[in-house]
Amino acid sequence: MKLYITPGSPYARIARIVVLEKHLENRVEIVEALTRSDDSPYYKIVPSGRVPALTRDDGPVLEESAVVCRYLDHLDGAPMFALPGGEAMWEPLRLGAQATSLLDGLSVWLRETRRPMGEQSPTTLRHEAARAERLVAWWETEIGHPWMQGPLNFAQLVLVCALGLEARNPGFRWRTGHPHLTAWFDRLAARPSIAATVPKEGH
Ligand SMILES: N[C@@H](CCC(=O)N[C@@H](CS)C(=O)NCC(=O)O)C(=O)O
Repeated sequence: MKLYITPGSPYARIARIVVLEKHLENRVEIVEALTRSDDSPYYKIVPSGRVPALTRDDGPVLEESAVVCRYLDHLDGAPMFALPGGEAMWEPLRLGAQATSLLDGLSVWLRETRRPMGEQSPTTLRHEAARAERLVAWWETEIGHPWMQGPLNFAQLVLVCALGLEARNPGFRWRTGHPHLTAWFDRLAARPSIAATVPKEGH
């Protein structure tokens, strides 16, 4: 299988962490895709041009980090990121959605900062900075939730990859005034799969 990534993508990072957590390094080849580039050969494989995407050994191509991770997690028949059933599924879904919401907004913000100076929208930059500030404050009060403190799960992965964008966006300074979130992040950041996938410059 091939997992298409870019070194800076937080969405691809989630999938890269799952590869490491599930010990799939020998089955999944990590391939750097050329994104946001006219006529990239990658568009022939993944028409949207987004990462992550996974080409399965039997042919089909999967995209969307949640779908790619779910597939990788189920390969061995012993998923570690499966959600509980029944009523117990709603808290993980609620928390996962809030983490995705932060990550989506931060991605818009980061993309805007990468546009040429004259093309950047101050309105978008302000809007996304304010959204991130509200969501980080929300997470400071929710991070003690048992689902965020328990064994590694998908909501935790999304949140750690979102907060990890501090490495790429100098304007995203979320730690001040958020000691619980900072302690949570620093603890998870030391985990080998997370430490090994810190985002690099690029797309
Ligand atoms: N919802 C998607 C988002 C993926 C996404 O936006 N990836 C960005 C990189 S962070 C990308 O590939 N951008 C290339 C482009 O927009 O052409 C997921 O969860 O996988």
